[in-house]
Amino acid sequence: MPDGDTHAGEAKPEAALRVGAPKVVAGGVPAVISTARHALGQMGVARSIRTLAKVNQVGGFDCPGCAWPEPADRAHIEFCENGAKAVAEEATKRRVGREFFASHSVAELGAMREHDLGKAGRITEPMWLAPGASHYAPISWEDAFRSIGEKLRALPSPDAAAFYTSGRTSNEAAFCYQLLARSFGTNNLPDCSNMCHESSGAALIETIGVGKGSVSIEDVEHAELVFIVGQNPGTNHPRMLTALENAKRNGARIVAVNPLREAGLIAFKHPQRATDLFGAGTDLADLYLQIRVNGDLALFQALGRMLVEAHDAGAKVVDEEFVAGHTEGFEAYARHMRDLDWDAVDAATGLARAEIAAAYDLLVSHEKIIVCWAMGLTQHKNSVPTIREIVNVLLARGAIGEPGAGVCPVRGHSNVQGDRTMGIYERPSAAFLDALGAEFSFSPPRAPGHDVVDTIRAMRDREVTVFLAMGGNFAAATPDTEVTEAALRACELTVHVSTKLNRSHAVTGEQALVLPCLGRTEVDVRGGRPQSVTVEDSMSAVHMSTGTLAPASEQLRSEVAIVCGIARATLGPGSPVDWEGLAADYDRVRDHISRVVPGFEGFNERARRPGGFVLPHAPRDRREFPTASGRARFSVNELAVLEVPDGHLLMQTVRSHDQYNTTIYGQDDRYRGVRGGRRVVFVNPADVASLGFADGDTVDIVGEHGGRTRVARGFRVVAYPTARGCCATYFPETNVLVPLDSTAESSNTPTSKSVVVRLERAVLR
Ligand SMILES: Nc1nc2c(c(=O)[nH]1)N[C@H]1C(S)=C(S)[C@@H](COP(=O)(O)OP(=O)(O)OC[C@H]3O[C@@H](n4cnc5c(=O)[nH]c(N)nc54)[C@H](O)[C@@H]3O)O[C@H]1N2
Ligand SMILES: Nc1nc2c(c(=O)[nH]1)N[C@H]1C(S)=C(S)[C@@H](COP(=O)(O)OP(=O)(O)OC[C@H]3O[C@@H](n4cnc5c(=O)[nH]c(N)nc54)[C@H](O)[C@@H]3O)O[C@H]1N2
Ligand SMILES: [Mo]
Repeated sequence: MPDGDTHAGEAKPEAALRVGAPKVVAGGVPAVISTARHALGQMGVARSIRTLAKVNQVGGFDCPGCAWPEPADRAHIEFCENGAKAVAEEATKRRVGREFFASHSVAELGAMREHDLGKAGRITEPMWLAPGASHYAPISWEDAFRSIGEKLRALPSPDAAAFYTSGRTSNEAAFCYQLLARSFGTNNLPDCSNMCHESSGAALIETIGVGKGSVSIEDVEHAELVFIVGQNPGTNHPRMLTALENAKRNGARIVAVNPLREAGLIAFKHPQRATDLFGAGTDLADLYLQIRVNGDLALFQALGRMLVEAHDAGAKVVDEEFVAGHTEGFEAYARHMRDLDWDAVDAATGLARAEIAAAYDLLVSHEKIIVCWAMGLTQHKNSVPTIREIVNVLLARGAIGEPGAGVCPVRGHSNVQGDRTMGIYERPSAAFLDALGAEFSFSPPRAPGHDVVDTIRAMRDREVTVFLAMGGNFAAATPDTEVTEAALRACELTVHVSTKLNRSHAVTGEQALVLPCLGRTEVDVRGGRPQSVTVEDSMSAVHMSTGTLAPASEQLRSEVAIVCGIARATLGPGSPVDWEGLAADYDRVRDHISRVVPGFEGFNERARRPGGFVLPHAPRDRREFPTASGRARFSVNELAVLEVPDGHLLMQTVRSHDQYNTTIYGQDDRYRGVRGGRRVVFVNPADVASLGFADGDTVDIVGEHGGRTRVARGFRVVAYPTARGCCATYFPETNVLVPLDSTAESSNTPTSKSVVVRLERAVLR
């Protein structure tokens, strides 16, 4: 295996790779065709129709795709092309049984592409990799639980275990899982959020007192001005395009801020509306700012500077009543803005002053303003200050806690927000621990635990030696692939509760367990009755999800049942928690939640109402800001322009249209014109030329950080409309280049969207 490469066999240019022109409209007929191809390929005709009819319907299951909410008046078809792919991936008829494991060694699994591991099918029974064994072998559930319990109890300290969560886990499973970790004695609860919207939570808690978004879908549809910053909804939140289309019909203007020209931000043809399919579609962005990667802090400071200047000159652009009545720190902010260095703004944003002025004109000519954002903002060193800066501008305009206005961090995984609400957090509040301890009569640990990055360090340093994962693909999703994989291999035991195979099952500790669970689409019978779970979407709405399909195998257990099984085997009969009772009836789990987590009073009754209920949010509901002072806070943030040495590019890592994080549905990225391969690097045509390359060349991508050189080999250069000085590649292929020690200030999120790299002509072997 060459240095820096982790996936052997992928280093050569891909023979089937074809590159055409990027698209300028999302949805339309190609989306219909793609939906059908993915659904039918995995589920067949009858199962496709039966299954997709239940997605996001009252009495059906929540789409396992993204966290975008359902509108109050649901359409008969309330799923998108990529939701259908997510459902098909889970509801596939393909199976990975014991024969598959007998004929594929762990080393062979490790050499397979992520795409092929996933496409092999659903895992059907618990599997164990014994110390020194080359293959996984079947194991009974009770033996699996016992061996986990024995390993955990033998640890020198509870803090030598880590309990990872990915964001598809239901509220009920998440609540039980954090209770297991804390009953065992640790707050080591890293989760995918640490790599995702952690920066949003950190910035919002500091500034408005609540770490969640403040708008509803109706707000988006009735906003006058919507900024979409660092987000690609056409691929990652396709149903958001329907809300944006409605907003446009109501007269809204849209500003897109993105280094790439993304089809889904330019125009949309609703794939489930015949009049749209054959018409021109709806234009979305009125203003498209093709900003340099990591230029957003500078952009929002420039807007702030212009607001303050106009305010100083007597223009009515600042909402003085709101600022005086509900906020603090405006004067210090205004002073800082008056000193803004415009040269730094030019260098950081790469935008023309006229473009910034156009955004400013829209900002001051509308009152109902929403800013939406996702990973383009959260995965940089200065992510938290950048989001605080957005809050500054909204506060100055009085655009929060009013209909049609506010902050809208658009979450990723379908229940990532709910998992955090349920206590999946390495730094829980004292109030949460007090309530948890009182409910279950025990003393939860108080010391903060490890997040994702610190868990990797702790495994590397042999301080954490048992790693459990409730879903996800830790080996592939995390930064610095070589370091992370070595850290996982240094463990004594790795355990994955999963629906499908992935890279993490091949990168194991001395012993490993793969525990197959029910997915959201499947019927979950416990205690003789079908059970439902709940999820919380990106806009704090909580509702039920009930599976309808027969389970992929009779041996599957629900995530709740698996957690309770591990807990019984680990904590023994002395545990004050009735684990068996919880696993037999999720209403009991919800009753506990209703007494521990604020906002969940009457949980069982309210969750059963059609559409569920919305959690309280003081800034949104009452324009109250639960910060220490009771006021929303303006902040002062330093503008430091990221230095990119000559001959280098600032690389961001994005999702293609055919993937769900590390699950690769297919090899195409239709909107960006790429087919049949993923090892591409998108570079501005002028940069391609000035660096001495041509479109179609094969290069290695080289990163240097902290005295280490990291290389990802064999990428095709694609001359592409991205901002100057930047490039883009797909994750997880380039996670090998993301340094473990490069993280966001105060949120510790890996800086997957700003990696300094250079391109080297590949030496083809
Ligand atoms: N189909 C599908 N749906 C998904 C997912 C998936 O993989 N597939 N993943 C889910 C998850 S977990 C998440 S978190 C979300 C992710 O949703 P997104 O955040 O939309 O996902 P990314 O592909 O990371 O896209 C980041 C966008 O930000 C832009 N960008 C990058 N750097 C910068 C910058 O410095 N400034 C600005 N202004 N823009 C920048 C990129 O060009 C890109 O358009 O989607 C969720 N939904
Ligand atoms: N370079 C780079 N790295 C990134 C990002 C980036 O933009 N760039 N994005 C980051 C982000 S935003 C995120 S959220 C993380 C994602 O990190 P993870 O959440 O860890 O990764 P996923 O790929 O979403 O996990 C997929 C696996 O989950 C399992 N699974 C699917 N459904 C279920 C279920 O119902 N139950 C259980 N138990 N398991 C299930 C399957 O085995 C599947 O293989 O990656 C992060 N990594
Ligand atoms: Mo995410």
